[in-house]
Amino acid sequence: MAVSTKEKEKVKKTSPTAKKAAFSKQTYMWWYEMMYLLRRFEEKAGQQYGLQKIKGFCHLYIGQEACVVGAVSALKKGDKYITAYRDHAHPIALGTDPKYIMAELFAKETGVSKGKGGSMHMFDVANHFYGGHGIVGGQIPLGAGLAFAEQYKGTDLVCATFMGDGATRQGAFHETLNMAMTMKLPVLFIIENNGYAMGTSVKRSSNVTELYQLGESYDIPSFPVDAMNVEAVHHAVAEAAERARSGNGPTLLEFRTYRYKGHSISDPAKYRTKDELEEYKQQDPIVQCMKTILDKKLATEDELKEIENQVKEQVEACIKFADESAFPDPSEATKDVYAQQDYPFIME
Ligand SMILES: Cc1ncc(C[n+]2csc(CCOP(=O)(O)OP(=O)(O)O)c2C)c(N)n1
Ligand SMILES: [Mg+2]
Repeated sequence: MAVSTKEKEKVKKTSPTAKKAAFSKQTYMWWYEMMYLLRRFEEKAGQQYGLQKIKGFCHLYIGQEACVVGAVSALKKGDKYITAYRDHAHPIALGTDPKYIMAELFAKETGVSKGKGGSMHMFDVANHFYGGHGIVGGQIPLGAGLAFAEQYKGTDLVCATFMGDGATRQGAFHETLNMAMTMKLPVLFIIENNGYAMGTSVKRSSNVTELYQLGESYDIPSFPVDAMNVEAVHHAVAEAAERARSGNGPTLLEFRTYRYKGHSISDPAKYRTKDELEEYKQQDPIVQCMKTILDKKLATEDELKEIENQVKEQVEACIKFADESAFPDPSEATKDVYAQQDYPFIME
C-alpha cells in the first residue's frame, strides 16, 4: 500500500495552515476546569505519596495538562487513547471519575484497575483508555494495533498514541511509524516532549533534537506544537484527526511541553536549572487559559474561584473514597491473568 505522489500532495494540503475555528465559552470553561482538576489531583497525589498512602512509582503530569485536555476536546467519543506510565491525567480527561484513579494509586479494590495496576497501569476501556504502560515505547505498536482494528472494522475512529521523548529512541517507535504510514493507519503519534527521559535531556540522547523530524523520515506529516497552549494543541490534533478519518493515515505531533516535578516523586531533578523551570512556569497552560477567559470576559475571577473551590472539594472526596476503600482480597491475585481457568482471551 505505497503512498503515491498524488496522495502525498493531498496530505500536504491538510497541513496546519488550514483556517482555524474559534472556540466556544463552553470549551474554554471545560479546559480550565479540567486542567485545574488534573493539577490539583496530581499535587494531592504527591502529598499522599509523602504520607505513604501511595507506594511504588508515581509519575506526575504537572505542567503537561494542556497536552491531554486539548487532545480530548479535539477528538470525538469512541476515539481510542493509549499512553505510557505518566497516565493519571488521560483517563480523567476522558471522563473516568478521578476517585477511581486515586483509589488505584492507593492500590484499593475500587481502583480503575481493581487495585492491581497502580500508578503506571490505569486502564478504562469504557472510556476508551487502553493504558498505562510501563515499558518505554511498549504502547506505540499497541496504539497502531488499536488504529488497525478501527481501519479493519471500517469505522472512522482514530487512536491517539501518546509517548515521551525518550520513547522515540526505541526501535518499536521506528518500526511502528514505518508500518503505520505504509498501511495508512488512523493513528496520531503524539510525543509529549518534556525535555527529559528521566535525567537525560533530549540533546544528550541524539543528534536529532527536533523530534517531529523523525516522522518525516517515514513520509508522515509531522509538526511541532506549542503544547503549553491548549488552543494550539486542539488545532493540531483536530487537523491530524481529520487526516486520519479521511483515510490519509497517521500524523506525528511533537508536543513541546514541560514537567514541573521530577521524573517520578523520588527524583529531585538536579539535572536542570531553576531558571529553566521558571521559564516554562511563565507559560503555564492553566494561567494562559485563565487569562484568555478573563480577557474575553467569558467568566469573572469570582466564577473561576468558585470552580477552583469545587475542584478542591472533589479531590478531597477522591482521597476520602480511596482511604475508605478496601484492599483487594488476596484471591484476586489469580484473577484477570492467564492462570484464570475461564480467562476470556485464551483460545483452543
Ligand atoms: C524499555 C525500558 N527501558 C527503560 C525503562 C526505564 N525508564 C522508565 S521511564 C524512562 C524515561 C522515559 O522518558 P520519556 O519517554 O521522555 O517519558 P517521560 O517520563 O518524560 O514522560 C526510562 C528510561 C523502561 N521503563 N522501559
Ligand atoms: Mg520525557
